[in-house]
Amino acid sequence: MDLTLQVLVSPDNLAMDQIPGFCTAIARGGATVVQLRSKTDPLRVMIRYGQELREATRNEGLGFIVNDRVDVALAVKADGVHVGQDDMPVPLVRAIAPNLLVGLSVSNVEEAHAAQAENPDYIGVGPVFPTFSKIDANAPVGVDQLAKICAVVDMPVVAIGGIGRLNVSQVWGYPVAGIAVISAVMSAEDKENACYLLRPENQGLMGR
Ligand code: TZP
Ligand code: MG
Repeated sequence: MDLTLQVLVSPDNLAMDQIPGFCTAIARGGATVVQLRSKTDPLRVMIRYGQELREATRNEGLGFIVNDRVDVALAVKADGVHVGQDDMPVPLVRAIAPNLLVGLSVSNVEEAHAAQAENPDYIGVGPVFPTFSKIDANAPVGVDQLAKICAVVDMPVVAIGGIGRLNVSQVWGYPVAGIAVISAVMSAEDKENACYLLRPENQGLMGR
């Protein structure tokens, strides 16, 4: 999976009837993955929403990952699942869902070392910068920690947290495989252009 630019959505920031148009726009702008991240919706809602996302992402050639819930990822035939330090351990995810790509969140070097042993397909590192999108976010790790974590793991690293058009070029200065964002795309009127502005090859440009 191309992890370059992942956008996190939920029924809170994207209405279900907007999913197809949204996926078309972000794919045009250069997004590569959509992640369903819902902490509050009933399971039935997550499933319906996830099914819509599955169809739209497939139509647009986008990867599709579900946050936290291995059961939902399997039920909606997602490509992967992203788990945190308090979620199902990676080896158990593998046992239950051998065909899912697995991402694991880490926020310090110790967790990165432990992640190396658990062998997820990628790690998510963050929040790199202050974020207003995650209620229980840890303190920002900063780009120095991001660099240290990149140095101790030999798997793809995806940076997350407070990344936007004004600081994204800093992140692309480190050996990350990709970035994941909420507000930089979901608060933008023009979601295609918001994605375009975040891509590594477009730094220094003013947009289209
Ligand atoms: N995990 C760490 S920060 C974060 C998550 C889910 C939220 C990222 O949102 P934003 O708006 O891109 O800072
Ligand atoms: Mg989680």
